[in-house]
Amino acid sequence: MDKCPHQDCFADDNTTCTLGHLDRRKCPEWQRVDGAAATAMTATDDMLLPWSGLAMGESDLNFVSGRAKPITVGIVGPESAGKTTILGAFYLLLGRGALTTEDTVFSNSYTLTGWETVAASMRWRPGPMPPRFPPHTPSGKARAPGMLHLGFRRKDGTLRDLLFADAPGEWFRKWAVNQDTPDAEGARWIAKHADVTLLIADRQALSGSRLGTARNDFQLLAQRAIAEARGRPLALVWTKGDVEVAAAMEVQIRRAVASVLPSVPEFTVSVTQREQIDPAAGFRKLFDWIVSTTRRGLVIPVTQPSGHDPLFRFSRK
Ligand SMILES: Nc1nc2c(ncn2[C@@H]2O[C@H](COP(=O)(O)OP(=O)(O)OP(=O)(O)O)[C@@H](O)[C@H]2O)c(=O)[nH]1
Ligand SMILES: [Mg+2]
Repeated sequence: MDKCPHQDCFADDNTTCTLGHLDRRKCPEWQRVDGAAATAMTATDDMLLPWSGLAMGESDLNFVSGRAKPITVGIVGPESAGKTTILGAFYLLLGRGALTTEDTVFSNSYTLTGWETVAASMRWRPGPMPPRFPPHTPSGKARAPGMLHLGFRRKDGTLRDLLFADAPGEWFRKWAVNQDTPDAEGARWIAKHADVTLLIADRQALSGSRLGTARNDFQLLAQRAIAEARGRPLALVWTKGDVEVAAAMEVQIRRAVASVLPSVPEFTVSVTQREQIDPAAGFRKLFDWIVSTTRRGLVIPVTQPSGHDPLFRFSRK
């Protein structure tokens, strides 16, 4: 038996269980199937927090959703397009107090370890190794993307939770070609749940030796992502802004988006300094837009009250 009977627990020997026990043998759910180990361990059982700090899976989202439904941000783009780099940059800027204004202050995160994993390689450390880019996001066997959480408190005192879905580019490539392919489960998950979509245009790919393929792939992905967004906020994000792209190519990319959805907000980000432009400014602008988007709310029909009794306002008796 190596699977916990709890429906939401996928812990193995190296991961924290869904009820927060670092050692799963200390978990009452696990003890139901592993009685012998249980009795030896219960004396030293310290109940930990019910989250591990790692990127969240679908079944962990209750912690965040219990307070208010979070805004899920889907980052949609091909392999090596700079998706994870955006997240790493957000986190490092946040740590320096350089991401948000005083209107939106950092409140909490359930996934600090997950953020550290993404951003660790991008940090300067003493020694000969300069900062590097985050590692490629593995597609593995996961069916839903890893979610990274950030909570903010706004000026009016309210909290806003953001969940960033970091998925491997392979999923989106397969999804763009065939929406129903079993390998694209995670991409479908993002398309269904994302309240905000960042559609990535990789300037390096769009100016490289396979720029024609990159453009065609973008067009296909853009059509799919915009159709699936169904009116929810979507932005075109140019990554690797330090790389030159032919003006004609930029026009084609914008046209691919505008032909399906006119007036899409556009952002350019880069981790590399170009001319006099502060690299942080692009990420800040993008983050500002994300944090200021709102989910389409429930529209309650407004009717004229009939008579003086508000209980009859919908003309029911
Ligand atoms: N010149 C330049 N290169 C960048 C920039 N951001 C990312 N890159 C390059 O793009 C590569 C891929 O970046 P990632 O953030 O891992 O891309 P990804 O979209 O998460 O890729 P997958 O996880 O494979 O889907 C990096 O290893 C860098 O070589 C940038 O701002 N400028
Ligand atoms: Mg990645």
